[in-house]
Amino acid sequence: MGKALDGVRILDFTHVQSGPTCTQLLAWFGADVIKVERAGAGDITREQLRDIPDVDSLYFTMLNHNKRSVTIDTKNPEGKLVLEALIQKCDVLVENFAPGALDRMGFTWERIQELNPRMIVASVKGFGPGPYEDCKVYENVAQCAGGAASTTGFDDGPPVVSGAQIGDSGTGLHLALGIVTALYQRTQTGRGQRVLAAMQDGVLNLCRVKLRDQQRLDRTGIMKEYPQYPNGSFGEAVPRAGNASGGGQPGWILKCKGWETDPNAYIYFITQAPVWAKICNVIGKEEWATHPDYATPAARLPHLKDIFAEIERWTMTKTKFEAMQILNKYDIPCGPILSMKEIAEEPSLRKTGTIVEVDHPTRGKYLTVGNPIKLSDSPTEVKRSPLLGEHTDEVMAELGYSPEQISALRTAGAI
Ligand code: CAO
Repeated sequence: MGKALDGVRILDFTHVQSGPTCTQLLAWFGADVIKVERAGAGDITREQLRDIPDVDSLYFTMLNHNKRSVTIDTKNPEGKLVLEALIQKCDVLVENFAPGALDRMGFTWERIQELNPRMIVASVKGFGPGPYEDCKVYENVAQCAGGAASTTGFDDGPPVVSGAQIGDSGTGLHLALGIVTALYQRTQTGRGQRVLAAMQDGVLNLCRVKLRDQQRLDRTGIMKEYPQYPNGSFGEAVPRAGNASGGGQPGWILKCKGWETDPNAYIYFITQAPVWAKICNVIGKEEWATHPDYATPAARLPHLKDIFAEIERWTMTKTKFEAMQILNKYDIPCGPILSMKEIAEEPSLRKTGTIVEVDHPTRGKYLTVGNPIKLSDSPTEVKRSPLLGEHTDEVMAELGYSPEQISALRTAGAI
């Protein structure tokens, strides 16, 4: 079966996490992704957080599936010529260097357009144009500058960053959408264009509801679904909402059986209005279904803390999975707090290809997250990440270089 992006060639100048997430997705959709790395070293993540000496780290392998690797010294004049040949042959150049690095290599937007006017040049940067545009940025910087950290955590504690890599992988996703959109527009215009996804913008986009809340707070001074109501006070900025669900359906994380020893024996419980009577029945508080202080969502708001304490008395008598089974019977929205260990072992995720076991020539078998986006006509087959420079000769031959020329370029240190 063909793939959605068959025939699309990507010159992948990405490293670390944000850019590689993007090009890995494109590779999974069928694009030929040629990753350009520095000879001898490669993407810095190859050697970061290693669990096996001298073997590509999981950090690298889990972000670079289905790609080909070529090593080119982009600062060597002959290396630059190889890159020019690649630019002429590819549809998209993706990069997430520090601001200005591509220009310093000599590949300005103008130069790239001269070489290939159909080329789409896609970049991740920490910030868009403005006071911080020259800054280097990593995940947590973006989470802080994009509004996630100030709105995450508990009211009486410091800002908190999330384990979800919304700055890196989140921005990679945004960039991938920009690229396929630009490819689509190119079918009409015949022209390439620049695509920029700034990490601050990507995080802010994912924090859209918090900017909504800022304006609600400015207007009314309170937000009734936040835990600060009615027990605490609101300041000028959106506060940290703990584990409140943030929407119109109050939710909280509650202890389950075993919480004393298992840090993940918890369940997320939502007191969705349409199933309130069922919740009351399950927890043995039938009288709350009609009691004026509890019967309606508005009446319940000032009592949420007590309500969740009462529900927790019930959840603590069940494991999170037992609670799930009972609550699901009544369509009560809830979710177990799953550990990474539980997720890794979950058979249904293996079945859908969301968790995949991959074999690697030097590391052996490892688990990875497969393509989370499933296309019915473009199935994903997860292939191991390339070894450093594994495809240099192959790609050079495709560019028309003879074995002698390849060997001479290697001697010159260009590849
Ligand atoms: N051959 C020779 N030189 C190469 C090369 C190659 N194949 N590939 C890259 N280089 C050189 C570049 O030319 C550049 O050199 P100059 O600084 O002299 O122009 C340098 O390597 C690129 O490095 P960098 O500044 O991008 O890398 P860094 O490790 O110092 O910074 C990072 C890393 C991520 C902070 C920075 O790239 C950045 O801010 N990127 C944009 C935001 C981003 O994507 N952040 C997410 C990272 S994941 O948490």
